[in-house]
Amino acid sequence: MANSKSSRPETVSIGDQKVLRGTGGELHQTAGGDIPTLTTQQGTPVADDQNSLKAGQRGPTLIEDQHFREKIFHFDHERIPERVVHARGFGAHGYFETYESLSDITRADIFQRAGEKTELFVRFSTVAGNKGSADLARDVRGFAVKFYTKEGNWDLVGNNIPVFFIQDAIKFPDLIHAAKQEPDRGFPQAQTAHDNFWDFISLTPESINMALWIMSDRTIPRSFRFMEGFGVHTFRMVNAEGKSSFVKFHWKPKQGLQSVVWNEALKLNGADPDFHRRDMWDAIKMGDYPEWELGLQVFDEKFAEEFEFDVLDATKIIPEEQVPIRIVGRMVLDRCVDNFFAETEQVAFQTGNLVPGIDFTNDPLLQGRNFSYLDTQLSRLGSTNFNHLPINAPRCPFHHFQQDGHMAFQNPKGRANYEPNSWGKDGGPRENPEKGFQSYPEELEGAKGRHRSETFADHYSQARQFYLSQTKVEQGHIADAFVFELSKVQTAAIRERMVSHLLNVDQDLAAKVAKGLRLKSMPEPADAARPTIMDLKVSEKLSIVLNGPDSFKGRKLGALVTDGVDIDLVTALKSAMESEGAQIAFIAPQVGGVEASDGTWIEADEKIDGGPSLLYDAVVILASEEGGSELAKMPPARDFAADAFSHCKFIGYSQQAQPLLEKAGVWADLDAGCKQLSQTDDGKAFVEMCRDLRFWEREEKLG
Ligand code: HDD
Repeated sequence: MANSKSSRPETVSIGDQKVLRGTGGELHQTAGGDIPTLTTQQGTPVADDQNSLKAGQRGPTLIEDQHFREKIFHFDHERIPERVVHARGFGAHGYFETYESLSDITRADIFQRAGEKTELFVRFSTVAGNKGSADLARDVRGFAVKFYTKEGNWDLVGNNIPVFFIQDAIKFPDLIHAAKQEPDRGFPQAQTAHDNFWDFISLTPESINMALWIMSDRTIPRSFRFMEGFGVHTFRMVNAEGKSSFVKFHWKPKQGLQSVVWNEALKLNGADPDFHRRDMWDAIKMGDYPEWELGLQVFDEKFAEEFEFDVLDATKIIPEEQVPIRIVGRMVLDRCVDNFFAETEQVAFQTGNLVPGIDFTNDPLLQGRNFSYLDTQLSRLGSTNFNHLPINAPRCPFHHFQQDGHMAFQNPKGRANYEPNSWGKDGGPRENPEKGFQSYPEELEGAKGRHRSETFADHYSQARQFYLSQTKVEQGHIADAFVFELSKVQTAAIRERMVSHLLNVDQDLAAKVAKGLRLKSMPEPADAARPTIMDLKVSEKLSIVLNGPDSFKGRKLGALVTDGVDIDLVTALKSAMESEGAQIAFIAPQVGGVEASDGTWIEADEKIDGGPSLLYDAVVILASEEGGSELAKMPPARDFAADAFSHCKFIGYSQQAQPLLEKAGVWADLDAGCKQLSQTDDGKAFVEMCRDLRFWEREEKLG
């Protein structure tokens, strides 16, 4: 069972003083015991790893120093090309547990037996930024899962958004070129707020639905743990009788959905560029294993024909209200990688990796991806043998006659390396029509041509549906995001062209964005191949706020404390947080910590400069009389309070924190999202407040 407590002891005694600690962070230790002898790659023991071999005390280094040469040679070649997209990623191991047999719809082995567990590896990522970019870029998040099933590896290479920018893979290089840094100047990095991106989008109406999604808070998730995942395309499932059903894949986070606000994201990128990966690492290391449930939308040809949009068009969703989701299993991430490069960097996903019982559809985006993912691994990993790497190799037995190539270390054994051969059993594996992968025998006909089906033509109706399905707060964030991004676009005509598309989505949205950009006049609506369907039903499932959790579990409270802080309040709050399954981190003026009212020493997790309120889901400020006045003089403490307030966080405070709250400019505006904590019972009441995650009512007043 997931356990949210740190492996660190609650309190320890040092000398005759009691020491209280937060629940965060694991202390990394290297293995003890006998330390092995350092060797070269050849296994030769090394006597001196500090000094290269020289002729004389101050003479030149000698070329015969094999250890030196091997070490520098290897270092010089450590880097491999980063992924052309999704370069920045973070991986973890886990398992999938099947809830019930799905033999009625698929023969896929992984879905046959209730309770069966299958190993898997997940890599989350951002799309546009380079490997060293910051985690909180406004960007789509990749959500790629490799299932090591008993009938081969199945890769579900999805995103945290269920639609995509383009309908045909042939436009992918253009989309990515436009999104990434501009080729002449090499910036901006990891952001879409620039001319080239919005130029492409505004000239590509099929991307407007996705544009609405990426301007929503989905692209600034609180962490990987709190976002959904989607297979995006319509796939097929085929059962043992050969009957096919269409299916869309969904990952639903058990932790609930949650995002940050844009101003917070901007600052987080400076405060902790590794915010998302650190969050995932800490959660797993603490035993608070993140979980997602796998859901399927299953439908048949008849539904596909009747649906308002083409199910092969990856720029469209099928609302859950129209095809409900069947929950079929869960994924638990319970193990961090041993080595980032060997696993997270070298893992190779491929949409073409399917297993018997799951099949493609003719979605032109999916068809193009099937070429790209195999192809790209060669330039990234440098050899056709990337499947020999342990992270990519199947866990089930495999037998084939593919051989040689760079870095081959799994060539077939024996005499036979071709098929057919006449060497009997020792002649190696044979095909197996019954067990083997069979493509669904779909009837196909049509004239060869570079087509775009008429059924892909409506680009605005679902964008409108998405916008109208958001709460008022979320609609405000979408409008603000458009204004922010387009404000970075230097070419006025591009800004106007985007507004002309928004007029086909929602008049109010277009008006807000036009006002935010201070357009002199409203442009004409963009030409639309089809008029927007105005009455598509709103779908509550598309909102993040409406799909949040009902607890503060898995979240983190930041407690800013000073010397003389009321120990009873601190311990009550700490235990209330821990019974909720949440963490508490102590932030203090100095990293050593503070001495509480009864002499207990509270160890700090962060010094105030390094522990801004951005890092926490809610905050408390607990000070003594003197401590409150001291904090008021510290700019980072003032930012701590002011940011928490403007990011709509719940704030608990002791009366003595008043000078700080005054200096931070929030004292006069304290609202129902702020709670004075004076007795121990207040700790529990504050945790209950925090279950709403943010006090959104404040946002309207902030203006
Ligand atoms: Fe892609 C990587 C997701 C369209 C070409 N893609 C990549 C990754 C994810 C996605 C999560 C990172 C995998 C990892 O962690 O290693 N891509 C998507 C989704 C798409 C999509 C959900 C649309 C529904 N992608 C797409 C198209 C093409 C590509 C249309 C090309 C025609 N994608 C690639 C790639 C990458 C990749 C170039 C770069 C690194 C890699 O594959 O292994 O092949």
